[in-house]
Amino acid sequence: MINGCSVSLVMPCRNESKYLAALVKDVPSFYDEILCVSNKSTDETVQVGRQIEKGDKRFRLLIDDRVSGGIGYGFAHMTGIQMARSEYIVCADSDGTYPIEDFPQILKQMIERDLSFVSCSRYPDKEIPPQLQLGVRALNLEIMLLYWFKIHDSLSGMWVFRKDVVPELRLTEGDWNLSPQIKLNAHKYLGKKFAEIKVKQRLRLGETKQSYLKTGIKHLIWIAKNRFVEPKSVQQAD
Ligand SMILES: Nc1nc2c(ncn2[C@@H]2O[C@H](COP(=O)(O)OP(=O)(O)O)[C@@H](O)[C@H]2O)c(=O)[nH]1
Ligand SMILES: [Mg+2]
Repeated sequence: MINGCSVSLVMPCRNESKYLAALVKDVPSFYDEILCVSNKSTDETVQVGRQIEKGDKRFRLLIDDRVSGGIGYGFAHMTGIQMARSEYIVCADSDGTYPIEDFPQILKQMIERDLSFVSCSRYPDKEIPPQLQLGVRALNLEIMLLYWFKIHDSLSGMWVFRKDVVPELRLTEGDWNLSPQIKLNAHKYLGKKFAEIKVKQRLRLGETKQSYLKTGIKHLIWIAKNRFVEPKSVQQAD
């Protein structure tokens, strides 16, 4: 709770057992609840989560094992967002890379600027080599050309929004495409109540499990298709 506003933290996770306890311990006290949604974890993530639940009243481990093409990032987010009970929701990876401690400053800007949805942009960042940013830049350009929407970080995994705008986000994608979808829909349906705010990303705890090239190509195709035919129902699970 901060300035009379309650806030839930939603984190999708797959096989993050090694770092989960340390991550949860560091979650600032203004978060009213922490929802960690495991998706097909094959390590001790669920057991570690149950243990954390015993010691931390704010923490809940949820399980959503639906996947599409082996990925359940979007399904996990949709479940976490639906279960969140606070007025504000912060979504972020459970790998320690996003500055969830920045919520108070972001909230202040949201109130001052009358925003309902903020996508936390990692770019531009001169410290990150341009070749690493290339994929995101290519997708940003695609969005500019197809949607006439100037975005700085089409794949940021940290978003802050009011719970009451969730129906307007029309979330359907169960895989990684939930990430571009949530921004494109927030921009389209919330108009001036959407903004990007610059944040600073940290180095990841543990290894990423994804293939950036494969995911990037899937994003490229999905973004183009979505411009002409918007999905109407939740993606089919495998
Ligand atoms: N629910 C779910 N979460 C996943 C999946 N794959 C990765 N994650 C989690 O989603 C977040 C983003 O994945 P990550 O490997 O950090 O991707 P990157 O940030 O693009 O390198 C992390 O918190 C992972 O634990 C998945 O298939 N399903
Ligand atoms: Mg990550």
